[in-house]
Amino acid sequence: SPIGVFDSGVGGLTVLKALMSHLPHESTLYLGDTARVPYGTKSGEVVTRYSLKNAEFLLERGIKLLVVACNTASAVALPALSAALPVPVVGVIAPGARAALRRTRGGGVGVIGTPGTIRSGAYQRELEAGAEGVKVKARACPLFVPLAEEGWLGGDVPRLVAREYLADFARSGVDTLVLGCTHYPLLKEVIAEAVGPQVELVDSAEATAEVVASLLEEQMLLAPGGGTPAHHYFVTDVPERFVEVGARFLGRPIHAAEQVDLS
Ligand code: DGN
Repeated sequence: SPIGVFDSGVGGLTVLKALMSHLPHESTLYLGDTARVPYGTKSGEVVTRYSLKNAEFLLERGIKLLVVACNTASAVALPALSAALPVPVVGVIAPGARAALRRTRGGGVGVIGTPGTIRSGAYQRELEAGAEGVKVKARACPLFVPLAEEGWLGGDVPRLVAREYLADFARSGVDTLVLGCTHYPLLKEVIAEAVGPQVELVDSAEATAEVVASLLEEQMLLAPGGGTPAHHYFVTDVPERFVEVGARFLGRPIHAAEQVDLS
């Protein structure tokens, strides 16, 4: 059976991309809740309600494990999802935070994400609980989302936005920065430039794929090698924009996405 992945829209495709590269034999079902995007600016209550609907849809299609590929949904809805689902549920926050704790040398860890993610304090809690003496600096960087979706990944505008958001990080003893939003890996270059070479970036998508791979192995849920994996995409609004923008996030073409109604 496939791995289920959901996100508020196209962003989670960066997580799917990492999953495909770590687990090339696995089939996947991806649901992008494009009718209700963005989650990043909505309340925890509403994001939890949407997340449960998304999970239910994927569960009905027989998934063996659910990846909550959206940082905002992981930050606010993970306990509700884990309690409601009969399959393992993996969010992106704990893997990203743990990867940052392994990498930091001086204990200064930065985290950037949507307003919902940062406001929830989920990364901050996970980081502070994970090791003694960690100092966390967090900031919401909402403008990175539209920049990534527009494909404005380099040049003056994203560089200036990154500098405005991140200049402080470079000066505040942070040596490791968690990219706590699905869209930010696309802007890695301008982010790295703004924080300077002494700050190491941690991609939550990569860290999550590693956790999923070891969990499947541990629970003996890995797909047998040899077959050709299938990848299906579902969206809750018309598929055109998802297919076009999504290809950039996934790094390969998306041939079709099926529109479904979850309301
Ligand atoms: N997928 C969201 C996240 O990782 O927090 C970003 C997009 C959004 O809902 N604003």
